[in-house]
Amino acid sequence: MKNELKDDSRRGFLKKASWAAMGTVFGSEIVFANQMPKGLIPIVLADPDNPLQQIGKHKDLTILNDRPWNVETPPHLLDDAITPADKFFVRNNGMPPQNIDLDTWTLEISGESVQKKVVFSLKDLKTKFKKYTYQLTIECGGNGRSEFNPPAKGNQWSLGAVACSEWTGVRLKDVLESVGIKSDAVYIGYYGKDTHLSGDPEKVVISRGVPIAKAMEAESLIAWKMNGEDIPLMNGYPLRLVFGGWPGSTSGKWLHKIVVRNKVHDGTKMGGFSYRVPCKSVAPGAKLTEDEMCIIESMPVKSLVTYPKTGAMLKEGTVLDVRGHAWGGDLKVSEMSVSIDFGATWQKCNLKDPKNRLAWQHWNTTVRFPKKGYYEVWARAKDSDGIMQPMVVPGWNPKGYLNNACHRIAVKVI
Ligand SMILES: Nc1nc2c(c(=O)[nH]1)N[C@H]1C(S)=C(S)[C@@H](COP(=O)(O)O)O[C@H]1N2
Ligand SMILES: [Mo]
Repeated sequence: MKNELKDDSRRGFLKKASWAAMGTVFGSEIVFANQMPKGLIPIVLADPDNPLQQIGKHKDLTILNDRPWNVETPPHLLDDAITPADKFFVRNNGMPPQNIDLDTWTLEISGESVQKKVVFSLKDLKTKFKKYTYQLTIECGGNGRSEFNPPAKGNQWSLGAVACSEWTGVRLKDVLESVGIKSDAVYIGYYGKDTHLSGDPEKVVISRGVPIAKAMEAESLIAWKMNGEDIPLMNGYPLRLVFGGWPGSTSGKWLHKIVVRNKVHDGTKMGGFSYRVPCKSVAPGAKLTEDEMCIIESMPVKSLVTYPKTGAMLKEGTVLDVRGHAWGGDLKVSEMSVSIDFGATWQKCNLKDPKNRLAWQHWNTTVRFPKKGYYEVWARAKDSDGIMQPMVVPGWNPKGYLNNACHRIAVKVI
């Protein structure tokens, strides 16, 4: 049966049909087909040589780890204006929940700084509040970690732990206001339904959050749709927070509880060295104490070349179209430039406005190469405060966060 299903036309059919209607292909009914999380395919159809397919991701993504899943997207696969679900990176700290039941999934809002604890069903969220859709950039705080020296422990992310999709949900602000928050509220924290790698149900995988001011922004969402469809299981199905422009770790997946705190949230991975950088810059390799570390808030300005793919070969005389995206944390990107002479001279690019605040911006330009030979195209964004990406790896920090060095691609003119 497997070979039969490898037939391409059949695969096309599989994509479109819902699993519930698949009885004819299997010769037997998939009894709980309607429970199958989006993005998963029945194991019997899975290609053992392609584990990414089993988690609903594009086959050419890069696997850093499969327990838990950590998968990044090579820059040339981020070329879409809006990142499709199968190309959205995965950063899991634990194991995603299983047997998700939409009818019983709830979101609790509690903590010291709420008037009263309130529990919402998914249906409540979807029907009681106004819905909003925003394009929001999510970048892991550790994106680019692999380039730090001395090296930092953790997933050795290259460039691709970033994405910008279109998220639909309700404003966190509207939900919090409906519950009633006290004037002493300073922070929110999230809890998700993923489980600890140890299997210990008491252990919290990750519980981070944001200051109340960020929580109350118009673009801060409790989302249940990505690009108009259910969020993929790996990216937080059926409910997640999305805080564009802040470390991805603030955007809690498999969301089931939000606490409103009267102090900085002290959940798992809020303290110590997690998602913190030295408050004052230090020499590479410096030994630091916990009280010298500050929580990362907005991510720094950054950009990617998504076309062409690094290693492009060009015929002499070809005018090359170059393009990509740029994002600036809480800020807008104000200017985008490229260099083909290792930063000696720069040419300005066309740069579009973001679709909405905290969405990445598309840029493009054409490049002419003076003669045959090896070149690099360097791309550099500048944010609305006038801060530019550095050409080399910036401020070393023990956990390897916030590397926003310029993206470089290789081009050979032959
Ligand atoms: N519940 C839960 N939420 C989580 C995580 C997690 O492991 N569990 N990982 C965080 C981190 S570190 C990042 S970078 C983003 C990644 O989101 P993605 O996997 O959808 O790309 O999710 C965040 N939210
Ligand atoms: Mo992350």
